Amino acid sequence: MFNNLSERLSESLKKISGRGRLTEDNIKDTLREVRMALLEADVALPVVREFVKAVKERAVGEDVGKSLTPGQVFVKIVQGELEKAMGEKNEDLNLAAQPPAVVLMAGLQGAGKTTSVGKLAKFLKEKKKKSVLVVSADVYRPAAIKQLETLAAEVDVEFFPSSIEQKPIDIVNGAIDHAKRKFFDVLLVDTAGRLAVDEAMMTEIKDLHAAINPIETLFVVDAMTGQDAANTAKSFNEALPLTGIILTKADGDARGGAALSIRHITGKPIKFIGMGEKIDALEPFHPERIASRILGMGDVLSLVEEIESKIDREKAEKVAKKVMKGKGFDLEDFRDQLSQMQNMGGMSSLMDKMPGMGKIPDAVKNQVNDKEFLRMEAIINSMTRKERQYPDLIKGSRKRRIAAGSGTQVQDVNRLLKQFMQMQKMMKKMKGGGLMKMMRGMGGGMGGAMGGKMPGGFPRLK
Ligand SMILES: Nc1nc2c(ncn2[C@@H]2O[C@H](COP(=O)(O)OP(=O)(O)O)[C@@H](O)[C@H]2O)c(=O)[nH]1
Ligand SMILES: [Mg+2]
Repeated sequence: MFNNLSERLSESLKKISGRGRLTEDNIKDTLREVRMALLEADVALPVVREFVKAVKERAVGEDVGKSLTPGQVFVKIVQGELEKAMGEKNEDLNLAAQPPAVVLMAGLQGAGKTTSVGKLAKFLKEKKKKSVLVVSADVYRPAAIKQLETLAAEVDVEFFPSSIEQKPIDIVNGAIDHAKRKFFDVLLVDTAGRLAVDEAMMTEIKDLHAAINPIETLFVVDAMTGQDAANTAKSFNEALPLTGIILTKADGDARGGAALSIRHITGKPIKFIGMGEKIDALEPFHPERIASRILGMGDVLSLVEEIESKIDREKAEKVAKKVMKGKGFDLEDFRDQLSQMQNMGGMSSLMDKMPGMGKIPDAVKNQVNDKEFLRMEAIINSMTRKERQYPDLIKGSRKRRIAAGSGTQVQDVNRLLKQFMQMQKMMKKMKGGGLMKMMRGMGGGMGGAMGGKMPGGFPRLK
């Protein structure tokens, strides 16, 4: 998603890394490239202007702390402004109405309204545990009504029948009555596609809106249309008070202009984003997640922050000092580091935030994680103090004893020792800094360079 924008931005942002400080001068070129990248992604001009201005103001004079490079600070600022442009945080669907909560869909033909009704029905049913009724007020194409009926069957929600001989208002009033009688929580109303300039059609939907008084009126719009999406949303909103947007077709090669312009141009939040033709390809719109996806880096920055905040600095420094003094990094230190990693939420939580890891199925992630940590700790706990300090002692019979004591196999003990040795080697190489330094190094590796920087102590993917 937003591949071009993503590539352009990370390209230009990389150039700033390694410089000493952020000044008006050294960010000038990068800012120009950011501006070009946004324009090429078809972001509306007023949005681009404001964006670049805000980034510049925040960047110049920003205190680059000890822990982050200027490049990282700049990326953070850009990320913050991307989020702001898209609305800062997810806005949930408002269903706080006397049931049924009526949700009206509007938009151009082919925008994805009918598909989105099906997706939303599935989402509300499965994720929000709502009982959902759907109805089509598209009386211009019999096929459209049939399409919704098929989708409803697919997601197993009730479909309220309608026909092209009926008036939209009568259809929806009938559906509301039915929903009340059968205690449905939500009624999703599909409508025919229309243009904002088509007065007769706009009057039709305005009258429908007035008659059924929906709690949500969602404008469904195709992300491929770039900033035009924002402009059509704006003209619709002038006739029909919208409460939110569903941005469809953000998969494929949508350029990002729609996502970044809509909020600014219409003042309305994007509530959902359609990511494909499949019925489950609908996600609540989270500006912060989309921003990091646009920057092509998973959630690296929040990962860096999390590590900075959760790591036990004192312990890390102690290990560092020990290593610097020439005393070896031993298995007790290794155990401390393992438990620190667990404090950070364990492997699965860390992995979720790494670039490229989003695609790995949960089942696989769960294998690497925290059970492995616990096993490693158990093995170390089964050693004597002396063995922990002098791992070279651990040979055949000791290995068997440790394996038996920790409920593992000798090969597990071997694996742990190997991982420990890798870690020890790494510690020697770095001569101090320890985990802190290693973790810090991870943040610098934008664009998925993290793999190479994983400390040897991490359990590997099996
Ligand atoms: N790739 C992709 N296609 C979509 C998405 N949403 C809808 N479509 C496709 O867009 C076309 C029009 O969708 P439809 O729901 O019939 O549009 P409507 O005229 O607004 O009701 C169909 O081929 C859908 O499969 C999406 O999020 N991603
Ligand atoms: Mg339709």
